[in-house]
Amino acid sequence: MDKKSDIGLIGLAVMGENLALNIESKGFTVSVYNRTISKVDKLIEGRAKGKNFIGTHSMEEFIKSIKQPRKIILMVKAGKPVDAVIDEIIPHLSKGDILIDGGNTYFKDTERRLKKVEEKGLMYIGTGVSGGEEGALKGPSIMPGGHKEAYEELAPILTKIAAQVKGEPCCDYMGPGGAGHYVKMVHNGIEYSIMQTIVEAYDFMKDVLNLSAKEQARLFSKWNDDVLGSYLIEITGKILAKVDKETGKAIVDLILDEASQKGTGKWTSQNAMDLGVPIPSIDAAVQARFISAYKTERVKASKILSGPEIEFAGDKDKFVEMVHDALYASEILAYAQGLSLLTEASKQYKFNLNIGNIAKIWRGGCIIRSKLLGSITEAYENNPELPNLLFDEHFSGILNTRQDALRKVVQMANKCGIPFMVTGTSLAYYDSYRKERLPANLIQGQRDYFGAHTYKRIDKEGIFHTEW
Ligand code: NBP
Repeated sequence: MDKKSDIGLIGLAVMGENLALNIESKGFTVSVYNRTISKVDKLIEGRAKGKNFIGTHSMEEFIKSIKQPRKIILMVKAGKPVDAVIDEIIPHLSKGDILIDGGNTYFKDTERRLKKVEEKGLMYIGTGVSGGEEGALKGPSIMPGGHKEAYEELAPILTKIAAQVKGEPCCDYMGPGGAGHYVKMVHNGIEYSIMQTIVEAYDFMKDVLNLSAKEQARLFSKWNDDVLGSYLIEITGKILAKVDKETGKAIVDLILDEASQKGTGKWTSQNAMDLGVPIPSIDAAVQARFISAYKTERVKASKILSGPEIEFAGDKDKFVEMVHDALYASEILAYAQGLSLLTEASKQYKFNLNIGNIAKIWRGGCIIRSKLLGSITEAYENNPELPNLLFDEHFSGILNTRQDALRKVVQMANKCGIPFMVTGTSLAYYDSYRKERLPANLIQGQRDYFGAHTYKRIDKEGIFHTEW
């Protein structure tokens, strides 16, 4: 084989195929391989026809077709398939070759694999790639971590294929080991929380304010032009506007209310629990998806468990404005919690994360891209040691002026029996975080009562126990 490619990609499902087309469109020749060979042929004869691709039919042929040191992206299903591909590929590789896992891999798996390939003289990058199918094709947000030297080799390609915001690529080196996949995991946790708080606003406006999907579509589209501007608000408006051709109804009203998940939100919560970082809105978002999946039980429960009548006699337009502000506050609280997790994880795992830079590369290409991320970047640029976004003057100012709306909307939702798993939890997080004295004094009293666990006092130094 004479012609050699600049980079290879294994795994031609939705993400892999689109990422390969993106890389080729930026002037690189790409070798492709897939376990089911027919997918290689389909791509080469279809979307890749006439383009700079090398379609290969065996691992050996694939490896031989790539320039050395080889750069190979794995876009296969996260979990065992990544190990299977690594085991198959290692014997064919040479010292200095770079493996890049672009899937939604658990960061501890990335750390294990990095050590394994390092022992063979190879380099490893675990990278988050966000933006779904469209992002992969047109420019995702890319969060690479692992061997720094390997990143330097890859940067000319990765920075070209990433989304660009104000002339800057949405791609940067995150840190060593599993840092890239860790950042992507927390990105997804924040995504869970923002998605759920948006759907709670929708539910509230549907059931309490009696706004149809069409009316709400207009609202979300308008909100997308103001401070709430973001990919998730934009697509929510578009989804609400879509009408089913067969029935003439809004498609959203015909979709079964059972949410699925692939696990990245759950990993974020599990890891935050391990590190002892409070991210209750993200936890609640994961739980909200679980409870939605209990459809059969919920239908039965709806027949036997009572709740309040929905009564709304207020000013509808005013409440819509409050829902807007509540959403704004709740979204900020989602970012604040996710970023506080990154801050702590960076210390505990020695990732040396640059939170301002992470916010910067999330401004384009990824699912949580939003106008807010511009100000979040500034907040961390002003103070890279910020313990929590809520200590930034701009953001404390927004919360101070919007907390009342958040409170009123949560109160009305409670009064009407609308479940506000995330929005209500975000308010509780805010109130807990700003409260100088929490009732944990009594917890300590209880612990000391039943387990002689001791407590500290506020009026003198030392460790105390009481014979209750
Ligand atoms: P999938 O996650 O559905 O994976 C399908 C690919 O994995 C196919 O190429 C399949 O080959 C290959 N594969 C499997 Br399954 N088992 C294999 C094995 N044992 N050996 C070799 N190859 C194997 O694809 P995707 O949705 O494109 O996602 C790819 C990665 O990107 C995942 O980690 C995903 O979580 C992540 N991601 C996805 C999105 C999204 O919007 N879909 C967004 C961001 C990140 P086959 O054709 O032979 O079955």
